[in-house]
Amino acid sequence: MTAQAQRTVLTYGTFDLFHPGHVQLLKRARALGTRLVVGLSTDEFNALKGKKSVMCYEDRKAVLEACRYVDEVFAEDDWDQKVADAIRTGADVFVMGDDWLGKFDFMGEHCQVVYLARTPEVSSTEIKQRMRDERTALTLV
Ligand code: C2G
Repeated sequence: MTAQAQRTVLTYGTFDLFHPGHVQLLKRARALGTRLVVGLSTDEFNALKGKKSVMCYEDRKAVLEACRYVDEVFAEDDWDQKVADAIRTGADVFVMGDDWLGKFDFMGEHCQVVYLARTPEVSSTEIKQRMRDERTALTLV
């Protein structure tokens, strides 16, 4: 593909317990361009975000790299790396789920900013809660 036809999409996340909400986000993001690069939160950055993922960074990275919609995965370990990442990757579009609506509008100076509707009723938190409920039910029998 000639260089001028390349259209790079950039997004970020933890992508713990990879689920259909993540897939739908990545699928729609990829459809906005010809290449999707993902900043994957490191375990240390998750601690800064107040999140603890079930899967470590290396495992979450392996899963993302296996996703048909993802072309490249790099480490996200700082809130302030996005502009540099957009410049480094030549991002044309920055995408996040709309739970982040407005939070990254500053990226509009460097690329198009798109917030996509979150997929309802699925989240890593909900999956973890379902597993806890299952375990509780089993201990009660
Ligand atoms: N997402 C979604 N639908 C869901 C769950 C998540 O569309 N049911 C989207 C989120 O909006 C986000 C992406 O999937 O755009 C990844 O979600 P998380 O792994 O929860 O990422 P988050 O903790 O929001 O990290 O600097 C930005 C942060 O790294 C974003």
